[in-house]
Amino acid sequence: MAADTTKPFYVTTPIYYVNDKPHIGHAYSTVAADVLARYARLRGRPTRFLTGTDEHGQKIEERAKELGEDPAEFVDRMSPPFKEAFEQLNCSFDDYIRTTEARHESEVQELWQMLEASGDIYLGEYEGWYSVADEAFITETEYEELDEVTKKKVKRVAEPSYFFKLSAYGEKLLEFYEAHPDFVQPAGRFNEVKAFVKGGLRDLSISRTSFTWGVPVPGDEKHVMYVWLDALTNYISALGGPADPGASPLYDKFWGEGAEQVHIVGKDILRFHAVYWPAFLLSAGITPPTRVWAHGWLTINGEKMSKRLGNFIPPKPLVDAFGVDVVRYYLMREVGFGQDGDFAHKHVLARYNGELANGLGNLLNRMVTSIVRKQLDGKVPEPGEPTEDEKQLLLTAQRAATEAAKHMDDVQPHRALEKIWELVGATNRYVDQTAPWALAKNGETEKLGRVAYTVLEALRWVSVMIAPFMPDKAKGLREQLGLDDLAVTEGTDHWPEAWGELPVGTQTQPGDPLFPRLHPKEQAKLFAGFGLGPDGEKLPAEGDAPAEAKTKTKKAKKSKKAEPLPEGCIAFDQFLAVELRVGLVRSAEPVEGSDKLLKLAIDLGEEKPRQVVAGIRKHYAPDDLVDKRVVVVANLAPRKIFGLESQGMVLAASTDDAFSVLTVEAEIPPGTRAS
Ligand code: ME8
Repeated sequence: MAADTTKPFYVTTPIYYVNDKPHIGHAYSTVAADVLARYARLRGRPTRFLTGTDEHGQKIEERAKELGEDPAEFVDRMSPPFKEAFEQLNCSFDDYIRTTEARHESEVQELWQMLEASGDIYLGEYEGWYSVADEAFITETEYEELDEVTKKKVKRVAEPSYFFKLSAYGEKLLEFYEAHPDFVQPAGRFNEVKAFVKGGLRDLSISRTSFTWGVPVPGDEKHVMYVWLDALTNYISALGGPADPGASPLYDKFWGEGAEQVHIVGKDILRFHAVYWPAFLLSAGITPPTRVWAHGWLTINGEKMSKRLGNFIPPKPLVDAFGVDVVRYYLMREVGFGQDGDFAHKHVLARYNGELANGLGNLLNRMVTSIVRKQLDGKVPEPGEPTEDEKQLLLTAQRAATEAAKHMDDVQPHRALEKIWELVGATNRYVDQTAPWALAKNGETEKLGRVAYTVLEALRWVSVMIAPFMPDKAKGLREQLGLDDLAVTEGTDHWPEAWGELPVGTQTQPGDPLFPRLHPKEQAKLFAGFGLGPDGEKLPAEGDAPAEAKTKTKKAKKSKKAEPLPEGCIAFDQFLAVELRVGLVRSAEPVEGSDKLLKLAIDLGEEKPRQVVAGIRKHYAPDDLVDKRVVVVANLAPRKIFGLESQGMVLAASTDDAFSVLTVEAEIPPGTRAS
């Protein structure tokens, strides 16, 4: 279906703290926003994409001091690497805002005055806990729930402070949420936000006096603004707002009526975006954004990657080793948007080999480089009359385009890619079935032309649909098809709709493989560049002896012996090795011929539900299980049970007279890791 090419689209990323260097977590949010921006442009929509850096606050001031630098010089040095990283990732941002820019600071002060004019700001005293790492005020209850290490990092603060009357916005926010059921996505996260607001809101401290690195409060310059009020305003200050209506055409266009705004954020900062930000805007009489999309974590061995933990992976070496589009593809394909996902170099390579080299690359090679070049003079042949096979492929292409578009509209890029690759797979199978090389050998020219045209046209569709994800590869693919790069213009929807637009007679341009296959030696070299073994496995750290020798060494050096685990205990790593995930039971049916087994289809947030065979038929009628959220061991090797593959295990507990599968009470999204 053609998109509404007139509706302006504004997409933003969080603005990143510049206390350290960029890592692939930042890359993830920014690439996701870029994919949405490129998609909107491809659909002909007026589009604006903003990213940037968050440069004020105590965290930055402290870091600069630690390094003996002046904060202004420090942020000037730390912000450009973020911009460069996003450029290396081919992110097409239209604007890059820094909160230390004058154009931003003046708008933040303007917003402050608007809140003040609404009577929502008063002067008081803040006494309580403050987490500098999160730049967040912590309640006593939250403080009590922290672990001992984090507690030590949280500061006790007592200082004069301006407050925002957030407590007056509980009902208004709930009404706003009710009227905008898609405001926060995924839906499960929206429920958490609503529950938080229903639990009662306290007024929010919005200024600090114990340090100076921030935007001065208008009229009371002893105070600097709370960094989150400052930071959130970037989304409108970058448009020139909240100026008087008409003063900034950009602001009117992208924050005005009829425009759509999507804030892509990590789930860590959802509360700021879904509670504080709309409350500030409602107070100022400004319409809140259309959507806040909270994505999950990229983890390393199950742990959150963060500057603080120091386990972060910078994007550049990955881009250098795999190529920018492969990294973009991996980031968007590997992890269900909204879910957490573990990053591993070997997973990047697995996607590369399986889907890019063997899937799309192979399809292009065998058709353009081989059949069309050798048998058809390199030219796009006449399509001829389609038979049932071609009609089937056309239907697959149409389904892929329709469903991929729907998933893009729902901000589910991984699902869109899944659909596009269904077309790639179906086209590869069509080539296998129609065996064009045999048609050529047998002189079946007309049939050969029909097959070649169909595949080339399918590739053309793919070249359009992958453009938001892999812009360079899309261009390369089109070049080989003999087509120009897509000329993206406002008002023109390029999403594929009509079959057969590839002009007959086009001279294809076979070139180097789009995704060259990597030989084992090349793979080993690539992994070695990351200090990994030939299959991407982690190598023992320097000084580590092999496992057996290690035991002996340890025996020898009693003084250095590691604490043995108490009997019956496992190490934390061993626990982490078991992937427990929330699974939503989509369907359940008895296994024929067995009175014990049920066959379940369990949604783990992946492309397809998992088939799990469970011995629970005596305890549950199939219908009772449907829609239950259960806990699944997701990385158990598949096993055959009663001739059926079981792709996981459902946890259950039983006694002699009671039995229960373990269920999850809240609407936690399927696939979420339990720990
Ligand atoms: O919170 N996986 O900045 P920040 C996925 N300045 N995404 C990750 C990630 C990971 N491991 N680590 C970080 C701030 N991110 C504020 C934002 S906005 C008005 C102010 C991404 O540098 C994710 O989007 O700590 C997360 O929300 C953001 O980086 C936090 O970046």
